[in-house]
Amino acid sequence: MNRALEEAAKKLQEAASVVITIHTQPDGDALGGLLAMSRYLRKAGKKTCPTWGEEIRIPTHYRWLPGIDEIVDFSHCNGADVLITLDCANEHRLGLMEDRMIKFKTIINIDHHVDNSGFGTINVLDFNAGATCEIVYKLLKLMQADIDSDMATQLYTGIVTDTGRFQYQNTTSETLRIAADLVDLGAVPNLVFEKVYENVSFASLQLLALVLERAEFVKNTGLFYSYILDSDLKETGASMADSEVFIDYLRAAKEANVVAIFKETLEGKLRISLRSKGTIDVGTIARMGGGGGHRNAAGVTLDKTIDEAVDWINNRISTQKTAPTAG
Ligand SMILES: [Mn+2]
Repeated sequence: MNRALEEAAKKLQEAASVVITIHTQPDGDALGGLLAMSRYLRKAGKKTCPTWGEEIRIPTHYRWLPGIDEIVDFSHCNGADVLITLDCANEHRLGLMEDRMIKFKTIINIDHHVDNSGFGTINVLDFNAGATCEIVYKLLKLMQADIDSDMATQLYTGIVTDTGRFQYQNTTSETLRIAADLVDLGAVPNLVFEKVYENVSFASLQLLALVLERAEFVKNTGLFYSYILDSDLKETGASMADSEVFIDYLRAAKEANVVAIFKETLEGKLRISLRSKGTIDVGTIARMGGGGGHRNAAGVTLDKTIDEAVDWINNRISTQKTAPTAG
């Protein structure tokens, strides 16, 4: 990765204009990396366009992030010397930005997903990184960036959220060292915690109550799942983005081996978030349906009913359980 990091640093130092994009339905890691990268480049005097490829809707618990108002609709981000993609395993994750890739001669793909397709002209990939923000931090250090307290807060938020507050399996000693550096540089852990995890609306708690009430457990596979319908959003007034952390509540069940939340999309499909606590590799399962992700955290969209999707997942868990080479 070091060589790619150096190449990326060189390209960015030479560039006069940069478009930065992240995956659709962005999480804290994508947003934190986007904002820190954009702030650095702007301070370095470069024309910068931070965006992503769908209608910009910021999840409530990230609206406080410094610089969040500088994100612009992708229609404003046309040509530039360089396109940076953050936290995107493949070009399809870019949403509507995918079609615009051809406009860029240099594409710097910075990511930590094991299934990254290497679609960039420079691929800065580190599969051991707990978050893309860890890699962005290393790139900024290499470019001798002056990481101010806003950038430290943005990157720290990405690391905290992608590692489940430093508790998922992707948390390494390096994750903690980088986080410690970011605290030295001005990130305040308690502030980030309050803003991200204690900032939910009453409407979103009502939606969570529905999700927990509906949860079902499949004993023979250890699948614990629930679902959110489009009509639930109208009834509670919550947004789908508010539900990003709900899966952690299901994960807390000691019986759970694999956890899933099914979310009805506007097109009538199911967007499924998957988490694994044990040996089951949900990244592999998601890829079988055209999705992607990590061993312990993945996502896939299926054109199925909830019952069909439950069967589909259960079958794949059973296959992995019985195959001696699985995992
Ligand atoms: Mn990530």
